[in-house]
Amino acid sequence: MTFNYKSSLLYIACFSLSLTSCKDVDKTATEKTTSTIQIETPEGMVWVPRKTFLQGAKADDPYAMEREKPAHKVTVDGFFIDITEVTNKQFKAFTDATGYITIAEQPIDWEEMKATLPPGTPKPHDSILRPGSLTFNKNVNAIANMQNYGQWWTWQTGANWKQPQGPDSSIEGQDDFPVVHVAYEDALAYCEWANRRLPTEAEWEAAALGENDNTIFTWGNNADVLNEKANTWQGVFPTVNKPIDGFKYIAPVKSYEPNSIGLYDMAGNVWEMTSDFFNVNYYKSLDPKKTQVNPQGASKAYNPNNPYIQERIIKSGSFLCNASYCASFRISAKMAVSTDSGSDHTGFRTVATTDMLQ
Ligand SMILES: [Ca+2]
Ligand SMILES: [Ca+2]
Repeated sequence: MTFNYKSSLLYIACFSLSLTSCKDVDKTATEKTTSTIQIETPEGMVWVPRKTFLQGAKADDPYAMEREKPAHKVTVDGFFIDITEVTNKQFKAFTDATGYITIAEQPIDWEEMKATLPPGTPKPHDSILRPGSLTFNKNVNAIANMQNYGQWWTWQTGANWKQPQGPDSSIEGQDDFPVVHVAYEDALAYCEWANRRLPTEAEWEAAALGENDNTIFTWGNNADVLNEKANTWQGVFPTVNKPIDGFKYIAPVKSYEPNSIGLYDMAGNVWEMTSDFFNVNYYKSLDPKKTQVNPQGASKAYNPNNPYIQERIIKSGSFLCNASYCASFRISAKMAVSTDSGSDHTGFRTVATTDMLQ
């Protein structure tokens, strides 16, 4: 159960299934890289102090999946993190400055794509290889198999970050919405321009915990307040969408209360990319007696559902997440994303370390 978007598309097609500046300083980092250098918190970010915590599944989390186990002790050094998911406005500043063209705006290179698919996969029709991205199908009436997520994803020609639902859509008036339809490579390009990087999974979990310790959710352990705290899916996924939380689909950033250190949408709204490879066996490979210090994740990806590609971990869940399906609004939850494609419910937020800002 992962999101390997383009490859999923091809399974569907072939097999009939599948910024900041230093303006307002709300806090100053108290940790110094040397005895003389002190870094001011960049606008739109907060400081996450060095933290030692249990990464992974919480003992009392009924939704925890095998890939989240076992919980293990980690320490991450302090870092700055965006208080929101990267917005359309921020991403536009990047593309305006650089002329960058995202993956979704480019035709698909079949030779590259072929390498990520099972050997012998036939080339799909050229119409499938035109620029586009995956969008959630809002008109699903019935689902035969919840493991076949091709039933609720649609390849939308012309969908990209500027027109999230295809050529007839736009992001006008949506400056403060999270950017979507960005692939991992696009996020890296943004980071390079902005002098940022993606968080590791451990950093992301440290930030989601904030001042809490060992909680299931970014706000604590009370599952009953989910609809007040995050943009997720109510009703029956993916057929009955009841926006009890106020939003049927994507929401502007900061639509819900921040967590204990001022971070918004660490649960729900859009998925957020991390730099770690998605490897379902990684936690089980760690020495339980050792504390992992600034872990960078597995050395390579492993996902039995998508063995041909190197996927990365995404966190936070999205407006499509529902307790009946994967409950991915939990801190330890994760899914996988291929590096060459995006969708309309995956974005990212960035981090910076003090050495990056000197
Ligand atoms: Ca919602
Ligand atoms: Ca989010």
